[in-house]
Amino acid sequence: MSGNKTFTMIKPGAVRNGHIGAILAQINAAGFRIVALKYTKLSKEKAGEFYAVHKERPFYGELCDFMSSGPIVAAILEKDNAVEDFRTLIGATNPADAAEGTIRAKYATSIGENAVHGSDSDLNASIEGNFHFAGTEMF
Ligand code: 3AN
Repeated sequence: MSGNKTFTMIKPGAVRNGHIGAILAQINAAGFRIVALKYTKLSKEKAGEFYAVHKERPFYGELCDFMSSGPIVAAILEKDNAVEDFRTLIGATNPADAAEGTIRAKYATSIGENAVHGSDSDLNASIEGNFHFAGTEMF
């Protein structure tokens, strides 16, 4: 995986609140093509691995508990300038600071349960996409 791609997860809170369809529609409307898509659930161990970069942060335990608390939708998305444009589409980490109309402003309930994940670099997009998908699952 390389080039103009990013990786996202619709987090358990947004799934529980029934927002999968609306979030995917907003992603499509913003011009992202779906390269890979999966409805799955992370074990606590897998969530810990995914967020290992945050291991020393005070919210790490809470984050791993939340991310393994129910199913997620994982996806690889393609578009020019994907990483940056997707982070603009989702808005700030804290939904209280997220711009109006962004996915987090509309569907997040708190900084910890902030509806969606978006990769923060091309390198992390590739690592995160490969964490969730085999090459045969990318189109
Ligand atoms: P982003 O997802 O916007 O890149 P990061 O990488 O700083 O934000 O944080 C990763 C995840 O950790 C966030 N999506 C959020 O769920 C959680 N998180 C970040 N900061 C906090 C916080 N202060 N309290 C609780 N959870 C947090």
